[in-house]
Amino acid sequence: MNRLVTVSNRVAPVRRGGTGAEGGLAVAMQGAMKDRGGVWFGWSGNIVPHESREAKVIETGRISYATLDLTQRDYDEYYTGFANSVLWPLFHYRLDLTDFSRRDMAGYHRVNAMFASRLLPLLEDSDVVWVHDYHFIPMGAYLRQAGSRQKLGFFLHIPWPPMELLLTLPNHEALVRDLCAYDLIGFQTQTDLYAFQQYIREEAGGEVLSDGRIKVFGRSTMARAFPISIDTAEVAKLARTAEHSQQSRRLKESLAGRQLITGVDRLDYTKGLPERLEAYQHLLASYAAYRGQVTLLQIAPPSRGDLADYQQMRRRVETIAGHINGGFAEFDWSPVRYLNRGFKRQTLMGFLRLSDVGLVTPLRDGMNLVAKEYVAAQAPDNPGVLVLSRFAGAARELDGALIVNPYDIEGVGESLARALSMSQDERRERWDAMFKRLSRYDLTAWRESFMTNLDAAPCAAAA
Ligand code: ADQ
Repeated sequence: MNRLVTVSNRVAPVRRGGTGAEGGLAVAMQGAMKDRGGVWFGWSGNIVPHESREAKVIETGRISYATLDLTQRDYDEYYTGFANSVLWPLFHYRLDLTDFSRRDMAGYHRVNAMFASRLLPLLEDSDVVWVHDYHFIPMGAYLRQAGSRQKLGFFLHIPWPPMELLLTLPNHEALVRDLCAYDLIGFQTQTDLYAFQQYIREEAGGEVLSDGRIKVFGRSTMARAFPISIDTAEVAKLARTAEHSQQSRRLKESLAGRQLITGVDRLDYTKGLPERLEAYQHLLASYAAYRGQVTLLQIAPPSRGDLADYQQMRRRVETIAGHINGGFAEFDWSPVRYLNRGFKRQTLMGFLRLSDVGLVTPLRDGMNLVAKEYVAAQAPDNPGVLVLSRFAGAARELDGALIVNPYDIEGVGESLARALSMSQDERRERWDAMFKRLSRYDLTAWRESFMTNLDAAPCAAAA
């Protein structure tokens, strides 16, 4: 089997003490690289005065971890600038928050070109390269320009925006042209795939064939949806074990028999936290019976705190949480417990298992793994209810959830009331189908499906 080279902004082992975003994914990619041998390549997380001339390589068994440092200018323009102040908001339909500048766009390209040139010497002819996410859209084109003849795949973890939104990006054509340098392009959902195909047909004048092939810009590539999943069996096991942990016991005792609603999200404006809190406020205001009887645990570790939009959103969330507690709390009950910190995976899965309701209401999300983890963490005989935004990619698969529109504050409040009072039979029935689906289509199935498609895709460099 050919070696697998994984490229992502952050490389797992460098992220010491990390408990967050790439936990499950890191394990899945490491699994594939352990089987095939491979290299994991990306940013070290360090900012240094001078650009790295070559990658720092650490070898452990069959996997080499190769990382590069960034200069402050690279970080500002590539990471904070174009990736997180243009692509991230725009691809999450937040045109109002995009802050485009030619300087940042140039920095994004400069870093992509630099990463491609430092990766090339590490590649063997028969390697298969899998690039992850919006930080590295042009990486494949730079690799090709520099003479790479390897098979190149790309997976986008965030949504692909509708054509009319993408057209607001001044360099949209160059970006899509670069994306099409990959031999396989993976999206989270059919909706994302259709939006991409529409751009190819209507804006780029290309052709979309029924088998997923795309002919455009004088070349041919393949685009498909590969909805990412979780390690279902592992999450179920972690949650089962954690049920009797000290933290879970403490949480349970502190609830004193009240029902628990839990939300777990990076503190990001895409996750709909203000709207979620307002929906909970509506529940307490309109359904007096729940006052004193329910607790919302919102876990929200800060992310990208150096960006003004994130700071502003954080203040808004804190204000609403404060209002709810100020307005409804009793001397022996706080309606909201709001925590800005990470937890060990096992602790978190234990908390999800204890929760009567998993509240996942992003305004837009590529997939949302917390929704899937909530389902996998439930006790089969007495599962809780998932309340899930229709705008999370996961809503296409998790149809046993109560699907809500996160902009409809009162509607979400009503769904919360329905979830809290749902019969055990209905809960089991809804949960069963979702759990079966997640057991069949787990993270390994996702990874293998992408790899099988990449292995089978024709390589543009060989044409
Ligand atoms: P994220 O936007 O980070 O991921 P999500 O899919 O929910 O969102 O994944 C977050 C992960 O971090 C989950 O596994 C969760 O358990 C973990 N996590 C969150 N808070 C934590 C905490 N306080 N302590 C410990 N762990 C925590 C992006 C896209 C998503 C897409 C994923 C994967 O935005 O749409 O689903 O990539 O492709």
